[in-house]
Amino acid sequence: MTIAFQSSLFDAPGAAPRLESLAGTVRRIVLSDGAWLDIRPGWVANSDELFERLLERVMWKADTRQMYDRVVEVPRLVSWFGSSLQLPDPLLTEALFTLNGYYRAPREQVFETAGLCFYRTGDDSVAWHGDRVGRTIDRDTMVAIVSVGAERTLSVRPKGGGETRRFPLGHGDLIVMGGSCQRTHEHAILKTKQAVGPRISVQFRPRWSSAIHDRHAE
Ligand SMILES: O=C(O)CCC(=O)C(=O)O
Repeated sequence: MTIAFQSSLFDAPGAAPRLESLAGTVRRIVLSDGAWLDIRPGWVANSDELFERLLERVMWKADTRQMYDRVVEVPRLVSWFGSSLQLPDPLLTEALFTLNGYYRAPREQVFETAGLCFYRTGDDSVAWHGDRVGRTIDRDTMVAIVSVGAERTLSVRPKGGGETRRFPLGHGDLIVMGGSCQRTHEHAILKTKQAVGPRISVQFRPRWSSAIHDRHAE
């Protein structure tokens, strides 16, 4: 796939991507109602190379979903790797193991799957939603997102209404949504009119959890 990509000023050309340490470098932001976010800027060093590898290796597909009586194309390309599938890059496997080692979460919150989104331009987006566990969302679940490529903003707001908080994600950043976040809050990558380059996000989730987008138009 050919795509215009502005490489970062911080990466040495051709430098291999690697994970930096998590210990002592993760900042926790406490939201309301038991929800929290952990942020680790620049967790993946030399992430340009990872962006390029994922762009080439992943079988990106244009997904569709039912929106009332219509089938609509989702405004991003996607790919999904279940717990029995090999991830498309060894660095993602390392990231998954490292996150599980760091969080030591209860069995049902251990990261096992990876969903990938490819946002080609500022017109690509993901609408407001909270992820589900199985058919419902009555349990807490963690979602960890690694972002590579251009910076985009993850917006987060309480489900019942309230302040929207915005977290710019780019260049190898990690954000983890935890506690009650998927039950009590919604998140989105909103469209932008600014000229932004392409971005890939990798979302690690426990086996039973999935992103469900049934409430809002994209
Ligand atoms: O791309 C992102 O950072 C968020 C993706 C997301 O929320 C989802 O696919 O459910």
